Amino acid sequence: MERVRELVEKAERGQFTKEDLGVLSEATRRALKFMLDKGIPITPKNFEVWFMVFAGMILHNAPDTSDNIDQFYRKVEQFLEEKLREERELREMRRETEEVLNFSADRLGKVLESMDEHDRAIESQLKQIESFMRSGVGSILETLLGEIERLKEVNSRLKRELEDARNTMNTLRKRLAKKAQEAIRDPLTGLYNRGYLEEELKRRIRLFDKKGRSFAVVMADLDHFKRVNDLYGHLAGDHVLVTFASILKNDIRMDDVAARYGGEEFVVVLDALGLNAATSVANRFRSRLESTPIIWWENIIRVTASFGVAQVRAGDVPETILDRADKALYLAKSDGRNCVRSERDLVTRQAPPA
Ligand code: GH3
Ligand code: MG
Ligand code: MG
Repeated sequence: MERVRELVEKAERGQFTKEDLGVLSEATRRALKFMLDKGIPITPKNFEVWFMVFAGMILHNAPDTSDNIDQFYRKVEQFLEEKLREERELREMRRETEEVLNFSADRLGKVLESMDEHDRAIESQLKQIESFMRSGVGSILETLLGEIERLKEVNSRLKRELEDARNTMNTLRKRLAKKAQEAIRDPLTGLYNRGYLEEELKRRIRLFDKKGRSFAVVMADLDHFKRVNDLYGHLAGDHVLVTFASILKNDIRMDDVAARYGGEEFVVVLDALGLNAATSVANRFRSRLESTPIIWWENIIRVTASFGVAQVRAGDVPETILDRADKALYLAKSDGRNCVRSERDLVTRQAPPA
């Protein structure tokens, strides 16, 4: 579904290659034919579903059998449901918050109203007390004092209710903020996640196109990381990931962005830097990691990483710049790991035979 989603996004931006265009028109043709054959009403919603089904089949070279159609239909359905569920959850949180806010405002109004009323009642009773005192009627005085006590109690109960409503409102506000954070962060390392990175790259590319503000991308991949898991266990592996993430986090400027791209792959966006400066920064990350002994129970784990660097250029989309950084990273791996390579090294060297 990932590839179908990418294709749809590219189509929306109008940035697709000749091959994408082929897939788009073929999927459109097949979707329309299928819908006509089966008498499915051609509404935008139905078309979206069947277009994605056929695009998925074309992208995965799946032959046009009814089993495959069924299978891809289920995947699309699942994908759309998931999307819908996420949207619904956020809407639900927003609705809940609004409800509490309305409820509290309503309550507050009522409390204030009744407090006013009580104030007026107390005022008039005090006046009566004074006149009773003057006429010396003691027992009535007592009754009235009792009444005043009761009113005070009612007031403090209303105040407590108001407090409760305020607490509920604060809890909901915090939950909403947490939810918004979770949507953009990787839970293990606390770095930004891949989705956020891609949005960030789109923003930066727009800024580059409009204002000429350059940036570079460093892609890092831990070396022989599988061995760490095999030797020390998965939890040790996680601990290494967290350590590397904090090296990246602590070693960048405010306008830079560090993200966990995948399992043991990380991407750092370096603001306003060219290829040479970004390569130096990547080397700084590299030597920090190399010289950081990672302590795990009675073991000291030593890890290195390889790095690929690319700089934004005209016509880039997130995938193209990430792809160049990835190719440079691949070169760093084949050059023996624990080193940094940039897209310039790709040009000066022939790619190894496939
Ligand atoms: P290379 O130097 O070529 O990158 O070798 P490698 O072993 O690092 O590469 P490979 O891609 O073969 O293995 C990556 C490993 O990363 C496999 C996977 O189990 C591990 N991994 C991915 N995500 C996590 C994670 O969240 N926690 C842990 N502990 N391990 C992870
Ligand atoms: Mg990897
Ligand atoms: Mg690796």
